[in-house]
Amino acid sequence: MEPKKRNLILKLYEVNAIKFGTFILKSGLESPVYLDLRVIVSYPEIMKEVANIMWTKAEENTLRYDSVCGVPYTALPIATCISTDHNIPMLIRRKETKDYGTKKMIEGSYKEDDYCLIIEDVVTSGTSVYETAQALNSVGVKVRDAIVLLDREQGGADSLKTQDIHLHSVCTMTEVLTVLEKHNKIDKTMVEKTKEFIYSNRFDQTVKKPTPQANGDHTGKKIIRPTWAESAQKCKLQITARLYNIMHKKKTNLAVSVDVHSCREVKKIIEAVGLHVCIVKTHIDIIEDFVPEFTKELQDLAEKYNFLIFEDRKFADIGNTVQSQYSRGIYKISDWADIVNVHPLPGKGVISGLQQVVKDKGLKRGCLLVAEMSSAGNLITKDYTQASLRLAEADEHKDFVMGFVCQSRLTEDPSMIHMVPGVKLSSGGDNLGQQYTTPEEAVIKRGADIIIVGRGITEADNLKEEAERYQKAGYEAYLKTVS
Ligand code: S5P
Repeated sequence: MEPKKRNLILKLYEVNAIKFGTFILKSGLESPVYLDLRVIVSYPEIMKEVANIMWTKAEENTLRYDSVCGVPYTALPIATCISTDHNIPMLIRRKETKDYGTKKMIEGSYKEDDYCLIIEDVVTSGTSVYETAQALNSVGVKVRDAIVLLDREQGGADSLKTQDIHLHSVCTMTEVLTVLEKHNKIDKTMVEKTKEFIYSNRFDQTVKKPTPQANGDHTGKKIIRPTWAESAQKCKLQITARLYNIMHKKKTNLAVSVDVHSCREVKKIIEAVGLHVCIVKTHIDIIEDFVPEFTKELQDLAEKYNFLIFEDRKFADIGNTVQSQYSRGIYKISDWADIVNVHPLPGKGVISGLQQVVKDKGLKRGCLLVAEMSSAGNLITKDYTQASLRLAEADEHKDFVMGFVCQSRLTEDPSMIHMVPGVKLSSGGDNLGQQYTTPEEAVIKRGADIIIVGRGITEADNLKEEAERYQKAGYEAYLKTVS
């Protein structure tokens, strides 16, 4: 390793930009390593070296670009140094455009089809780099490359590659560990512990984990999650906080799917299982004797038993159409369903369309993206799932998207809730391709925050007892995963 790089790693360690110990990350995970490069603004010499070594990396790779842009906020001063030292124009990405409405997302002068080089301090999943690239793209500026000082090797480079962004890293976590061990700053146990943490928390493993139709094998990483009470504090959406509070109060992560065909049957099931569930999921269009008044009865039951109503409508059309499907027709879903879901297939318009309705009516609603499915042979690919994750994380949807209907854990962001359908106490399937997993596997291995159970409960002889069994299984599995 070049002495310049080695010395820089040692200096970063000295100023506590790289720390070892026990740290609780934003996601609730306990990490043995913590990187905080914000501190380098207090050490101009280090700042200069960082900027220089990153610029050299761009030169070595003969990258072509018209401007640089630092990912806000830590990389902003680094990009500024590169810009002024080497006379390269800089662009600034605003993170808070939403609050100002008409303000520009990108500040600075640019031309359509200019290339911009992204500068980032640390890459984990690659999301921040991608968001910056998206902001630049939205004003016509292209992004081909990003330079990062430190790649945590948790899948960011691979993930960005799928978006055609090449990540060039000055150093990797492995190199950091090697240098620090060699210079007796950390011991072998810490090196192993950190490697284990990095390896078992790779984002590409969670995002690209095989879906059930591929091989049915879900031996993913062990999930450690904050408690529901903590999650209620951490999440940004009011509806998600409400849900976590219900889960905490009623000690249940069970959603019951009432897929029956009369109002009377729906009500009978809810009266029997209401105390044991946090969500009642409906398919309103399969009820044969539906009358508009029924939705009021549903809401009364939701209040009586304290649960949220999730209408499993799976909107999948252009924004303009789904707006009408959501708010008009005989069902007027937006009036009574706390949660709905969409297939993200049509692109962001399907979400924005519904979001507009919620905004116009001043409602507190949540939307889930169907990012994976439980049915055998479904056409969802890993790239589609990953693209769904990006859509969910987009700033413009933060007031509405509350998570996913999925089969594996897609992100550690506590604001994103994972609901897993296809759950039964005995695994197996039906004769139309449904594939079941157990509550324990759904919660522990797949990372479900909520288990969705339909026929496992609705076809039981004793509805209440069966719901209690699922509630207990789901709750005990949750307790095993709390940090
Ligand atoms: O991938 C999915 C997504 C959903 S929302 N697989 C599913 O089974 N669902 C829904 O969950 C499905 O529409 C049904 O309402 C419920 C599962 O019902 P069960 O009877 O098979 O448990």
